[in-house]
Amino acid sequence: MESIFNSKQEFIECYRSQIMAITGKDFEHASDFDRFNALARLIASRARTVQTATDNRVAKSGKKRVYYFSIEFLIGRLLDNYLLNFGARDLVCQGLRDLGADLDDLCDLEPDPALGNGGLGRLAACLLDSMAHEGIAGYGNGMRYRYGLFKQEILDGRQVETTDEWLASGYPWEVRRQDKAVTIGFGGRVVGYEDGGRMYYRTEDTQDVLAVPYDIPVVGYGGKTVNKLRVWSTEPLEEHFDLDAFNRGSYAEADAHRADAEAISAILYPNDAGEHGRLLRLKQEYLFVAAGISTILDTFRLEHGRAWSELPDFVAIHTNDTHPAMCGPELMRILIDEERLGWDEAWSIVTKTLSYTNHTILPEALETWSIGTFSKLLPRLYQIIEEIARRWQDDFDKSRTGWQDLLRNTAILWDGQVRMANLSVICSHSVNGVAKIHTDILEHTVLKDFYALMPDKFNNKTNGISHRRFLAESNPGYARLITEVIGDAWLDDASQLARLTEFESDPSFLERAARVKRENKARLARYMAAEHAISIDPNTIFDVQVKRFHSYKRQLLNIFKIMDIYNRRISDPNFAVAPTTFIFSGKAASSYAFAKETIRLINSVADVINADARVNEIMRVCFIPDFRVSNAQLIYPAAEISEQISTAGMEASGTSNMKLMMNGAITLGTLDGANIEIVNLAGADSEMIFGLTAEEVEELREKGTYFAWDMYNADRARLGRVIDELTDDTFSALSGNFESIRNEVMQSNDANLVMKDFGSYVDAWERLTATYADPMSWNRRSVHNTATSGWFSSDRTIREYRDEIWHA
Ligand code: NBG
Repeated sequence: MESIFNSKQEFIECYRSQIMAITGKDFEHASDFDRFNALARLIASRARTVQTATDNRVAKSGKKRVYYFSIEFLIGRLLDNYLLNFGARDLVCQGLRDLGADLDDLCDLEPDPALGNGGLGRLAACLLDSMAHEGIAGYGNGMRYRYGLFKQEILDGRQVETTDEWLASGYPWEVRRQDKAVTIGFGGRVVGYEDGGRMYYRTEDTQDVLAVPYDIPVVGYGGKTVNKLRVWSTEPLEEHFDLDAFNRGSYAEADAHRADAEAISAILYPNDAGEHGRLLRLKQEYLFVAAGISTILDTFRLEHGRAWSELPDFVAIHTNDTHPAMCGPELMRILIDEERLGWDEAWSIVTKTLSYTNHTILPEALETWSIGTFSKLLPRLYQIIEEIARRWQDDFDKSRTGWQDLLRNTAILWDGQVRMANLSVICSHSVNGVAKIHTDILEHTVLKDFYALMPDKFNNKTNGISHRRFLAESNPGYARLITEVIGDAWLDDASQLARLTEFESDPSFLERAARVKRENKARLARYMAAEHAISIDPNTIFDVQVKRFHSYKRQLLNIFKIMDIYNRRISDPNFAVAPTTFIFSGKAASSYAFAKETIRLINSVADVINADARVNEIMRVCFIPDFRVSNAQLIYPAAEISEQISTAGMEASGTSNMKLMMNGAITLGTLDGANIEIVNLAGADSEMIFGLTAEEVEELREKGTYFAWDMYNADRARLGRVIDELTDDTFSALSGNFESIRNEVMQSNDANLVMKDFGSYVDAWERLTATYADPMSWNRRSVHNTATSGWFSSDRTIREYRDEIWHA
């Protein structure tokens, strides 16, 4: 691979002058942050040089461009990743060492922008990485939230949300593109006018804001392709600073106009727990859609003039979940109102250009907007949606038996709501789920009526992860070891990891892999000690559940297991299990009371257990605050057990399961989401599966014969005791008992079947941890997980999108 620096000496010289140019100081007097900042800016400017070359190449070759619209891009820190992708990591590391600085220390100073909630946002970032690696002209289009998602702190066991000021010291990767700013109008009234015998429409008296793009380079591994992620920020169109108000001392009022505009890009909303229906969120969605489409069409006009019928040949627009669902109507609006195409012609262009990924089957997570709110905020767009809906109904094949049901379930406008998922399906030529079982469920339950009407639209694209970030960069010790035995081709082609199977029975390799794991555990322990003054012991098993808190993900089941093991040990000092540290991390949506109480329960149990000498030899519980990409990269490599315990049928895919597998953790999980593909690839002997299957869950629900109280009565000694302890003060020292959790399980009849799966789960955990006593066998399974994880590289995922959806 060609590096961006010809030699270490060249790097040092460039770096020194960069520091001087930015800070007016020489290297020796620059602060660590100055040093980080200058290094990132130096790499960013190299990246932009390659980006310009990439752009020119794409323009010249007439390559199809792919635009990935996502309201979240959880990009993580970029410095280390871009050095790796540019093949400059070793050179820069040595150059810095010569100067007396440490690369890892500088990397730690980079802000980690929380521009996503979890899996969906991180997937978007992994797909960008892989698009650049595969040489696809692929661009991210999203939002630049000033504060991102909240920062999580734990106080008295509770989650407390604070603002994350990730932009406070500037962000070295971004370039503000004032020249590409777009005016976006909200509200107003639609005015029709006639021209050449046809009616056209425009919206007048709108409230306008300026959408200003910031471009962040996306460096592909190999350094040949640098794409970009464009994120939008909002500002007032014109300053309306109220000097009178200011002179009166009403400073907030004086600048209210600016504050209103900036509010649109201030924060990222949680994607779960009834956070829907907020006007500001609807504004965000329209803003990044309209601004993004406007950029796309500008580029197209420049390259292809107004040959609109060719748009689908040169442009693919992918909508990540329903948040960008307005792409369809917005593109229609421009083609009809501004470019003056006829409806049918425009519609054919739109549907050939758009595609849609669904990420959830949870009904409460499928977006809807009240028609009243929607039509007032976006009157012209609403008219277009109405027309799409009318034609859908009009064209409906009414000779089909049961067409009324099909029509009702596929309608875009229903019950006073705009249904964004239905809009997305109707406007797209492709609809995909994110793991095999998820796509099956879409086809046979959630979107079954669409599937009956247009089965060819549906396809599966099992998620993937960037193996470069989550293995090579996060786990450098393991990466070195792997490269030593199979060479470094796996960085480029993750399927090469399969060659590790040769070493699965090589004792010296297994031994070294185990040593690396041990070092990774010690690294996490150091982080916990330094950042959170929590001590954990690397000699215990690291059992890890890290993900968003949600009832269906069943962190509750995990903590019930821990309570049970604690109880059994207290009752019987001879009860022995393999010494384990139970590690949790993840945020709960601020308005999601149950999820927040689950966090408090975990911390309360941790408080009791960690202070109880009777059990400390065998167990400790640790909650890592503020889960985000950067600490995730420390957690995955240290994990030995990967807890993937959602109620079967509920987790669309999961991606932490893949990251943990790749880092050699053994999955303890249900047959849900991509766990199924993990078991298929690694073999049942390499993971530990328990619990009801999705079919069994379905059947149980249909029969209606499940009663939580039956579970309680059938196992008073263990499960019953755990339930009772929620309210008997055993764990109440941190802010009280857990009545609401008890009610959720007992009075609401345990919707997520925690009690049903409890027995088989604890049993599976005991069987799995018992095998830890045989390190050779454990290490073999661990390495086997890595060896069979290559298929989960997002490079594979993106090639499937490219070949089967985008045809780029
Ligand atoms: C999440 C699913 C995960 C999946 C990611 C990425 C949403 C709406 N969905 O199972 O819950 O892995 O998407 O596809 O965030």
